[in-house]
Amino acid sequence: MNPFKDNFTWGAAASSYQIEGAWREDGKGPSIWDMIAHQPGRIYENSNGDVACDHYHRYREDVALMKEIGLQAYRLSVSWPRVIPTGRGPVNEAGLAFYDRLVDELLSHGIEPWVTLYHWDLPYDLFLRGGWLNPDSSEWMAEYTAAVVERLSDRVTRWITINEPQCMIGLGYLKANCTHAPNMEVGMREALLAAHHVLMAHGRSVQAIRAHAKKPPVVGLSLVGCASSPLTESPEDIEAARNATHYVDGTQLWNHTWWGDPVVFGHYPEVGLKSYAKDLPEFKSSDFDTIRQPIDFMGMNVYWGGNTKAGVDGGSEWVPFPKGQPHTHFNWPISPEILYWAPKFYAEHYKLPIVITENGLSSCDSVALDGRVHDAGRIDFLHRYLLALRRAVADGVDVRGYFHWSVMDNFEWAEGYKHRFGLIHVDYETQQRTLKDSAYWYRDLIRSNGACLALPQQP
Ligand code: IFM
Repeated sequence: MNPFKDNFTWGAAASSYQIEGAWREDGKGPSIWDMIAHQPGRIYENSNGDVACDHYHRYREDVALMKEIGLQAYRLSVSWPRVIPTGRGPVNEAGLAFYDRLVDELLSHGIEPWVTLYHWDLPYDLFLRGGWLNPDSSEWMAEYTAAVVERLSDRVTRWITINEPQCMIGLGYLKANCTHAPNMEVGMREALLAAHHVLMAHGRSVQAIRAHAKKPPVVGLSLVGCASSPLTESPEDIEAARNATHYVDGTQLWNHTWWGDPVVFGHYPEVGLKSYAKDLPEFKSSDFDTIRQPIDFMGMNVYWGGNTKAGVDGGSEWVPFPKGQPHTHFNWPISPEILYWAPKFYAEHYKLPIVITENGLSSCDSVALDGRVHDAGRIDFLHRYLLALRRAVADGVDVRGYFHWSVMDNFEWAEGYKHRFGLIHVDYETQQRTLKDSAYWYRDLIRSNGACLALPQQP
């Protein structure tokens, strides 16, 4: 029996800076990514998102291709500086009008828009005011959210406040890992302060969505799904993987509980308070009433996860991947079983419906002599990961949707255009789009609502 219910959502995702281009058209203000990408030496091959996939001008063609793939939903993000060029104050009508047109185009093709409000392109002027280190940042986010929701919520009901706060602060602020805009290179204490403001911004954004929505909204946020799989399915290894999944390492920000627990439970996790003890800023207890707003789902972006076994002392022991483990072009280990264990552990912990808001792989696809893109690796990846997801759903884990990252090849932040994550191949010189073989595979999967997932015959 097919475990995917009829209302399961199959979609794909992208974000504004990564695909839109048109970086200073129609009144758009600069973002922190425009700033960083224009500094020589910051981005692979000195690339930038000035044109990217030119989606701003080609969105009609792109939506038609999404329709051809049969996407039921498209997760897009709104560019804050396109809507409010300096981050605060007057709304740029032409910028908002773009999202109006995009939403209308999607709906007229029967594709539901899932709108992410913030996917990393902070207005440059807000950076000058201290960005996420400024305690007023949650107020800015609330005002911006209100402007977008006022305009789109007669048609949009699915909202995601913030994408991957771990990356925003972990890669954009924390000195140890700084490769992303705005490249602040601060210590852990300041990074935790910025993280707290981001969580406040999430809370204020949820409040603003609920206050301004014209139709009952369905609200969540998207975290990086940091998780671990058990080496074997013994109860001891499963418990070790569960503990590793919820663990907070005090030297970095790659965990989900520091971010998800305050949102759902209204407090930071004990394990995190211990791990970050020497770097903890003071937090007002009333802040947690703002951060903890009712949400309808937990969005998780799951790409890979390591293996853990029970250690001799009863703790969790990380097990290195065996030699020759397949890796993606980004060098991320291909580890499909994580799409079973991650949603299972998150759903248990948060007791909320889970949506996989990103999953996919980068490769270096090219158009073959026959004019097609034969990305067999992506098909195999999808097949394996979705079999694991099917197992989770069959076991009763409440997963409501799956979004492939990405709908099309795009600008991969510090890595420029080195990696191709899309179902649609983009030739950046000509802006020619080509559906990859995986797009047709995904189309057939969507048509069957996942029922066609089966183990292929071995030779
Ligand atoms: O491209 C990114 C996306 O912007 C956020 N999640 C991970 C993707 C792949 O690195």
